[in-house]
Amino acid sequence: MSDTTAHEEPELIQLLTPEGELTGHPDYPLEISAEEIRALYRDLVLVRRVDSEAVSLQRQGELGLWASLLGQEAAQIGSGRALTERDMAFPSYREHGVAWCRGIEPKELLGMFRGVTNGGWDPHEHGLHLYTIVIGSQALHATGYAMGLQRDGAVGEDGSAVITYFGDGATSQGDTNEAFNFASVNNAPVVFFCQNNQWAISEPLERQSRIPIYRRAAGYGFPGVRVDGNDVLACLAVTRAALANAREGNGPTLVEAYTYRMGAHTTNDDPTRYRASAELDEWKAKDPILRVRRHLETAGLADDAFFASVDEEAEQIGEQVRTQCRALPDPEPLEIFDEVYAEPNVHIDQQRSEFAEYLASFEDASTEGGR
Ligand SMILES: Cc1ncc(C[n+]2csc(CCOP(=O)(O)OP(=O)(O)O)c2C)c(N)n1
Ligand SMILES: [Mg+2]
Repeated sequence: MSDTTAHEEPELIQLLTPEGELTGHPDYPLEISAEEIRALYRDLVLVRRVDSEAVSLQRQGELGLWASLLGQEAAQIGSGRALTERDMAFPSYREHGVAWCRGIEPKELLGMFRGVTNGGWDPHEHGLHLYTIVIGSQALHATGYAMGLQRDGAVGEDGSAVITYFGDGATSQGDTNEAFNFASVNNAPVVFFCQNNQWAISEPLERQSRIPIYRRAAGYGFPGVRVDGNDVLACLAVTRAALANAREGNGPTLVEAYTYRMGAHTTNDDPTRYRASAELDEWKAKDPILRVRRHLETAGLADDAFFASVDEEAEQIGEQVRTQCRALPDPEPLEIFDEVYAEPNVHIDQQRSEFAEYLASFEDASTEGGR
């Protein structure tokens, strides 16, 4: 935990500079092969491609909405690849890179944004809870789940840990702060992974906190660390350490991944109305993919054929996402009532029959019109 005061510059854990130089960090040694770095590069490029395709699909009316991860690929892939199969993750709505690491097919993500499923996937099969729109609530779900693991004795070196993802804006929510306190006093095996992308829709970071976010952890009695969220290696190393710490019974950690939302908040938003383009240019120089590419090139760990094959794969995935999105079947309108309660419920039954009657009224109208 950092003990710097509010007046000092916060330390940013970085292993790979924006220029692609591998510097390492004494507190976070990372043994990683060239093959593993190439695999991370592939992940980063492919999720960016899935994301850009989804934005286009929304623009063409195929999706109702999309929350882009542009700029946050390293935070998500680095932390996502730090998870083991036994770990459980609780995301917000932007964690497409984490979902990728948990083996969720892109088309499964699209269903909710196309309005054809209520959720998407089986959380237990993938170790990833469903996307959560209610800001900060997943921090409490994760803490409760972690306390459950603890009580089941599922912790220890080969046990499970929990991670939850939320944004800088979510740190102002009561739920998130309650989760911090609950996790702390119960020593719950949970990692709070905050992607500080500098904006909560149009509200800048200064509106959320007078101190760097990671330092808030100290007030709850657990460690906080700020990692370069555009450095996939640092995110991997720091998250791995925090998860190991949780598994070993040392309680929660707050990881603040310092990054930037390069796109709009969602496809409903226009960031040019509230932020300067110079800010975006500054962050483009710290692009999370570019620095890995620079490192692979300068260290001679990948050749042109490798980069060409990743680009080719990205094109294929883009096309696949497009085809799969259009092929997603529309649900029967009445199915919306099916998953509300596990057991039959009179109120839901009544609403279902009223809605069925309403739908049937259109059939009558068309018959009448035809007479
Ligand atoms: C409880 C609640 N309040 C308000 C909203 C509306 N809302 C949706 S996203 C958002 C901003 C979240 O910002 P941040 O936590 O930084 O996450 P980011 O979108 O930047 O990833 C708000 C206020 C909501 N979904 N839930
Ligand atoms: Mg944010």
